Amino acid sequence: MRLALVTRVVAFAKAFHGQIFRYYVRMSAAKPLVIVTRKLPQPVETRLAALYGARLNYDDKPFDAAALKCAVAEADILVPAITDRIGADILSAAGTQLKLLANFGAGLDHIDLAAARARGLVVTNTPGVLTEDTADLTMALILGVPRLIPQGMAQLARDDFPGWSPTWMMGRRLDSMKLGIVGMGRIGQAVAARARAFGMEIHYHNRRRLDAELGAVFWPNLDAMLPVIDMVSLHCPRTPETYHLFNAERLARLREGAYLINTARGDIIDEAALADALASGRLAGAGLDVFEHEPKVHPKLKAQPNAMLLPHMGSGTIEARTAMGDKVIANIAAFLRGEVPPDKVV
Ligand code: 8YV
Repeated sequence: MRLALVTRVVAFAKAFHGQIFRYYVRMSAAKPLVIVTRKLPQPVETRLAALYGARLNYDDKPFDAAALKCAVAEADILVPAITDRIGADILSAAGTQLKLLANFGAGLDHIDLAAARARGLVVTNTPGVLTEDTADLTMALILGVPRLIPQGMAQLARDDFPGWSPTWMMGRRLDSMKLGIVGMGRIGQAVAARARAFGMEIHYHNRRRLDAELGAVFWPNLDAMLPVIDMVSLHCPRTPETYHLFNAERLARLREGAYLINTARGDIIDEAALADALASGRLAGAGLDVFEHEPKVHPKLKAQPNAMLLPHMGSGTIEARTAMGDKVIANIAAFLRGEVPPDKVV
């Protein structure tokens, strides 16, 4: 009899633990413990501290696995970022008090979503507010690589400007170049709109054809698109299917003298194969904001004069990073009110 009662109480607690948690937080004076793994823009941290029992990372030292395990064992809500690898191993250290992973960032490839789902966790992200800034930075690479900006800057840095010459530093004109966008989501579409304004002809490969008339050529088959375009720009999410999508074989399908741009995730490209293609001159240049083993950059890539390399700055504006923080707070607030957070992914 007593055992049956205990079993029913446990079953009830399991089924309703999210609601019970939110009710407890609302009714008790205690504010939920929100652990934030990285330093966020000041206005965001000020609001987090005012609203919750926020534990902030003032010196911005990234959490290692041990620190992450301690955090999930203690926090009611964790605010991670891309530098936190939250796999099943980390989540297995979580206490039952952990309810929400409110990620600061759009991409969620650093979190094992299946493991989070299995533990009944809610996971949110911050899409939309970094679209324009990431597309702007992509344009900087699209403009910079064919116009030899890295080579020109390196020449000046070496104090080696021999003076103007009609045949020196001749890049390639963007107008009429065919740009192939891989992944036509928010950022892919924002890049397409910008590139079109520079006269580029837009082609795209996506899981599905977009309904809206984009004035762009849809390629259901990526391999068929690659030999046709002059430049490829990656905007697909990093999933098991897109890991090393651009391996040596696929890079070889690009035209001789083509360009490659990546502001999505580093390991969508086999970096060693890309470095070889650049060194041999088969590819004319690459613009990369993300790397396979971030923050490490493949030494052979760093040695290529035709590689324009940036340290993961796509969403790096005060406006975007503040708006991302605002989204984190909106997701937490909705969750605590018992609503479905606006950016719930799991
Ligand atoms: C973010 C990004 O700054 O949002 C993303 O997916 O790649 C970056 O622009 C980073 O993820 C923060 O966690």
